Amino acid sequence: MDDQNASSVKRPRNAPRGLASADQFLSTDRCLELHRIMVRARKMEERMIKMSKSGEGIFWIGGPGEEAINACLGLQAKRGEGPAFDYFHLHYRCSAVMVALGMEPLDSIRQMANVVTDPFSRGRNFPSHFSRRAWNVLPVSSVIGIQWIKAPGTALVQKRHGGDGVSIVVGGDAGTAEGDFQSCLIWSTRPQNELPVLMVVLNNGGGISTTHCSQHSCNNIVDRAKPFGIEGEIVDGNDPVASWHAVERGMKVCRTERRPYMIEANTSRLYGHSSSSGAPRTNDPDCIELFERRLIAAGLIDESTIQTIHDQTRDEIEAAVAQAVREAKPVPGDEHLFAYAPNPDDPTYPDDYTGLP
Ligand SMILES: Cc1ncc(C[n+]2csc(CCOP(=O)(O)OP(=O)(O)O)c2C)c(N)n1
Repeated sequence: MDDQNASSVKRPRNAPRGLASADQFLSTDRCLELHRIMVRARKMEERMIKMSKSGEGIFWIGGPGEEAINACLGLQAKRGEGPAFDYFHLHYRCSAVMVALGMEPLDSIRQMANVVTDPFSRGRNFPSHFSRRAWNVLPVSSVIGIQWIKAPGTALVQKRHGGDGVSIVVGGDAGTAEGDFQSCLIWSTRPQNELPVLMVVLNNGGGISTTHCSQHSCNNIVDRAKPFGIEGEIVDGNDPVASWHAVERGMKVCRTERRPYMIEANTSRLYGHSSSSGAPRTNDPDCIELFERRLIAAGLIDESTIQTIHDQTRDEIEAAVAQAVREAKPVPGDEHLFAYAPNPDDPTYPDDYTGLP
């Protein structure tokens, strides 16, 4: 959140200093910062859904309903490039991680509009398929589950490098049925070679149309970490206060003890799977509505200030859409460029050979 927006949030006089979930407390400033990130991510995604229906985009997939835990992850991470910093192996419902890290909504909207200014894929990939080298965000794959086996790789580099960098891997509950998830458990827990992998399963209750209970014989995904000796917990991923503390605990274990930790966060899927299923609004609990009710009840913010935040964010997003849709689309032949990184060790094609005639 930028300072200007932060300071425009009015707080009633004598407001309590924060919110509590059970015995866990979060300061007012942190709550309001999280709220602003969640609203920015949500408004961005809701506008992207409209883009998919209006012809300003083609296909939508994203993370409305999963903002609370994702915002906590992004805000507590060590952002930077290289093994001294955290690595991100995200999936396509992690826009609030990116907003919390500092991504401008315009970046995501450019990918949604498939314009060449899209910083993640030059307009070639689905929306919410992030990638940013400067922040150690590895490319999001639409092949579900493969992030689980990449995370121990970066964690191994981090362990060898020294320091307290963590590899954060996020995936849905259905994707844990892939063998890659099991491989992540195995490679993160080799004796004497435990790795600092923070595993976050966003359990929104199902895959595209299969329910969680029809696919997994164990009650909880986190139970599958237990035979490997991986410490973990289940958290209400719709509660930003509880999520903040779960992430804090997990990061502490990974950073200081250089071993894995698993968080299973129960979340909501507020617009179905994707635009392919029509992206209809569901009746799942809405983490933003719930958070706003708590913030108001605790006197940390009032309704008119919340409305102002929503209005300002809507204007920001509308301006981003207006800009993105005016920008250039990829041209035929563009798809052959930049598919492979130049490799001086390759004697046949030392440059990016897709750029050759
Ligand atoms: C390897 C692979 N198998 C199947 C699919 C099709 N697919 C895309 S999303 C999805 C459901 C994923 O569910 P989950 O992991 O719970 O994440 P959610 O979408 O619920 O957040 C499936 C089966 C795919 N993209 N990749």
